[in-house]
Amino acid sequence: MKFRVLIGMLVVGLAVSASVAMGNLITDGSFEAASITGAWTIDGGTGYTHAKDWGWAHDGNNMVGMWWWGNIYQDFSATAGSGEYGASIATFLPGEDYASGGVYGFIQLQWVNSSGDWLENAWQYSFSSDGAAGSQVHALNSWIVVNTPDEYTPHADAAYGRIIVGINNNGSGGGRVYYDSVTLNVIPEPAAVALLGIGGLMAVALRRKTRK
Ligand SMILES: [Ca+2]
Repeated sequence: MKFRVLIGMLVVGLAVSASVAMGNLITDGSFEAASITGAWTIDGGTGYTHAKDWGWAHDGNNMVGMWWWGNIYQDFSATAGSGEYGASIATFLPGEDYASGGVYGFIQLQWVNSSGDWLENAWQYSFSSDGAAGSQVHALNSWIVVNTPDEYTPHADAAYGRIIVGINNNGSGGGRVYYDSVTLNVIPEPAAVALLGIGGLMAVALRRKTRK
């Protein structure tokens, strides 16, 4: 009897854990590694810094900063048409040199096909001190965590996903943006959750059968 209760709890536990978001799919999303180039790809740009021990990282000791234009990105595995993805990124505009006058930070969640071709931006967000290029206005000298407003299912032709944080400008202005605490979570398909539940029930049935 006690054993059955235990199995029952296990099944419930499995179902619950499967219906909530899995752990962060981003490697070194907090930029704490000695070098960011192990996990992240630096894509062009004229200025970027791996800021270590500056005393104001969002988590841990390190973060990344960039100026003028450029971005870093990281790919993550995804299955076409399956699962729902959500992201969270900490952003910072430094008071002594903040993005303004046409310069803005941007974040994108993209789907890419097996040829490496961009398919679509599932989500994009931009921010600056003055609303440049339609960006959201962020306060200075304070970490502002940006969350996806929704969850996104991979494009029908997607082979993988890509998360990008960067800086852009419209040809004038200046300033910097910083990023830290990049997280990306996936909520499995309801079908996958149901399968896990069925698997658990089958395990219980099998166990009962073998005990008879
Ligand atoms: Ca950090």
